[in-house]
Amino acid sequence: MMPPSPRGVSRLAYGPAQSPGVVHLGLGAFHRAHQAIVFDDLLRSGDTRWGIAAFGMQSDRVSAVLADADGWFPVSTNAPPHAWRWVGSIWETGVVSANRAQAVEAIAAPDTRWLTLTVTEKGYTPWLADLIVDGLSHRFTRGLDGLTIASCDNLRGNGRHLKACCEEVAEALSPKLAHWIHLNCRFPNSMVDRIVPAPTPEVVAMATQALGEPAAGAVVAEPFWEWVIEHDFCDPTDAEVLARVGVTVVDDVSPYEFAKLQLLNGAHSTIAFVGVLAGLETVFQAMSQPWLSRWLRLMMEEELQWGITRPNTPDYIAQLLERFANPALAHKTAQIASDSSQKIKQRWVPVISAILATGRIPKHMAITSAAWVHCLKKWRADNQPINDPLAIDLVASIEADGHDGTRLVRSLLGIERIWTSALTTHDEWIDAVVSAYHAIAQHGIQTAVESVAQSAPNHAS
Ligand code: CS2
Repeated sequence: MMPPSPRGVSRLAYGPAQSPGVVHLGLGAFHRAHQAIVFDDLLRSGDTRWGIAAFGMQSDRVSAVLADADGWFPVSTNAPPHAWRWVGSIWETGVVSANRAQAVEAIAAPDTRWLTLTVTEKGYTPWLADLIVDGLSHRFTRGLDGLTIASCDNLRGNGRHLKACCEEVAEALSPKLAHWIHLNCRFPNSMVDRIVPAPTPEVVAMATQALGEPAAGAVVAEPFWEWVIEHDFCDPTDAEVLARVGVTVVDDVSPYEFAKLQLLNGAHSTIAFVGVLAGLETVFQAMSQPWLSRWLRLMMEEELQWGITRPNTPDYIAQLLERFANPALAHKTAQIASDSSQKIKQRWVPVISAILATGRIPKHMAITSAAWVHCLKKWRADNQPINDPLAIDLVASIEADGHDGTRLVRSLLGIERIWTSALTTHDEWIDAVVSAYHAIAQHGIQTAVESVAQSAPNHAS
């Protein structure tokens, strides 16, 4: 008999000869503290179809660490003192940029049933669609079943978007393949949620010390998690299986998705830019500033919750404010502020456009948009890299117009790929951001925020 494993369950208990049933693209901290735990629960319950072959897209950092530990890594979702849980659902790792063929073969493997993705907003490129379609075309020619392909990124209609990308690539290759994908693969929309900061060396040191063994793959996350997924699977019985371990399966994800993207991610980006400007390094530090946390609540209530139909929105907002204020998470404002061109489009643009369509100017959003312009200018002035797929365009605007605030706002707010033509041509909106920009430049971010909070109709006195 096998000796009991220190991880609470031996790998053999997961099914020794089994191959992974799931391929995951995008092996970051979020995947480890979210989906990998959900699937670990399923494996521990004896359902061995949920082992994961997880691939980093570019970097081999996480896959190398996990390969050294036979896939095992500890996660804590408690405040210190941490209670570490070993997660063993990642059975195989790889890196797409180093060994694309391994990822294609994993997608094409007979036991694979699901393909999941956390490749971030900027990852939805033809390169990604080519990879997936390559794997699917092998399944097609080998006479295998289709896959349930679930995007877990912060994009509106993420499943439909991925489906369109894949079908376009497949159509160009072979209409027969495109037809097969259309008939045999499902692309459910899904909303995933858990705040998981990038792990720091301190997290690894804490885990290693507490566990008495190397724990280079350790992750700290908040206790809250949510996964809402559309009832659209190749195997319809998966709905009940997932629901058993806490996943919410629904016919329409959009009320959950809009609430999360606008209220959580929209507010997160605000905390990030305002925090960076105010010299506040983490979300917790930012939320500890009464001027910022009070204003954030006001902004969520007066603007970010626009059009949200998720039930109990006031409770949802209150819960979010508590989650942001979690002192156990060292979530860096600079981390959230990265890739802003991709995030703004998903988180802010729809709500700004919806409010403007009613004839009102969203003035909290004008301040936060002006804070974004100041941030970009500050990074450039401090010679810090601008981590963004549109960095070249952003830097070009700053170089050309950085000396004149009004021109700089007009230039950056004129980038259609971020703001869409509805906003780049909206003069009153741009004027509001110009005024907000000058208010921040003259009085500083705190005073600018305080004055917009004071003038708000429901301002908290
Ligand atoms: C954050 C998200 O980094 C960011 O842009 O807003 O990663 C956020 O923490 C998650 O979406 C929470 O579910």
